[in-house]
Amino acid sequence: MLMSFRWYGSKLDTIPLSYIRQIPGMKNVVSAIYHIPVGEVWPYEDILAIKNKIEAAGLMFKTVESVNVHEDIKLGLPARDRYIENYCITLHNLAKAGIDVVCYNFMPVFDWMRTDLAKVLPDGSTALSYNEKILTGLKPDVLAAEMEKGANGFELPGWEKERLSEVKKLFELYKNVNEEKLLANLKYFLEGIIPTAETCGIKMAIHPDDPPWPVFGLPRIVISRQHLERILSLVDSPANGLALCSGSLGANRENDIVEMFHHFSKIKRLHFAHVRNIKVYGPGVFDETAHKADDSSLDMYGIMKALYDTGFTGPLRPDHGRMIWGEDGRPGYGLYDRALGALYLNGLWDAIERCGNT
Ligand code: DNO
Ligand code: MN
Repeated sequence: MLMSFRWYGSKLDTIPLSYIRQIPGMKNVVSAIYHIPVGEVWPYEDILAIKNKIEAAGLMFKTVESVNVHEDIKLGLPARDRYIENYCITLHNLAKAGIDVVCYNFMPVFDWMRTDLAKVLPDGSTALSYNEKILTGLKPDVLAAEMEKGANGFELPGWEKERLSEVKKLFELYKNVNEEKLLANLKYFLEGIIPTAETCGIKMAIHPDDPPWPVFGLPRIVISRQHLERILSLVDSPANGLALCSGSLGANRENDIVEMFHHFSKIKRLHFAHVRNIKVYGPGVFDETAHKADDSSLDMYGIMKALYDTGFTGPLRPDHGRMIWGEDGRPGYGLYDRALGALYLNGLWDAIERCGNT
């Protein structure tokens, strides 16, 4: 297991790499190129520049999250071939710079979605939270305005201003795309990129949809074990793999998270692990919580044990964290709580390893 931390680059992230380096047991940085529009090629020089910065701080740069997939690919529009070609060139450039895992998602229009970015928890910290009732009857642009208010001046993934102006148009286009069509478009994409990933030694890792059910009537195809099996079979190659995210999949209590981590790691198709906790109150209602939270819904120990028992060697990161100790940063991506999360997960791993060897 390679303990990792997501970083948005020196322009967009307020956390210096030197602080990340001080998290005990932290090894690898997960980052991306943010100044190139979705669908365009990531130049090798730009990738190298981030890599040099990260390595100069004493950390590795082996994992990219995310090379986002252009909406035309998800919609199956004619321009997709050009974007798939670009994607392949980006993969080549990343491999040349030593990256071996690339995360992406196939969520229509938005990345993760919450209804509150700063819900006050009983201990006074604030956390990302979701309540389906708030969403019912809400127009996406109204939610977008709410999200912007709570985002502390940071742009949230998928909610960038220039995209929001397109949202209405996108919703129109998605009217013709149901689950089956979206899955067929994912297959087309995978058939286009997996041969390149194979030759350059990159493992692709699809992130689950978050939350794991349809929102605003948009189709969702990465939300259950069945979906994940199906995605792996679309192109049966070790390069076509998963980024399992406990907090995303776990919001649906029907998903057996520990079993999923165990199974997909055992068959060597789990390439990236996002491990975080949530408290689920009922269908469609949950808060993100500390990684160690005694009253939360997910079994952090069970997940780490499943990974250990199946010989998982890939990158693993604490995912979102709460805002604690007065920190005022990008919602979900502060330093303190994610550092505590990393330490807790490292502690679990150490103990499991020690028990396994005695
Ligand atoms: C949610 C986060 C996501 C994730 C992207 C991957 O759990 O990990 O923002 O990074 O969806 O493309
Ligand atoms: Mn995640």
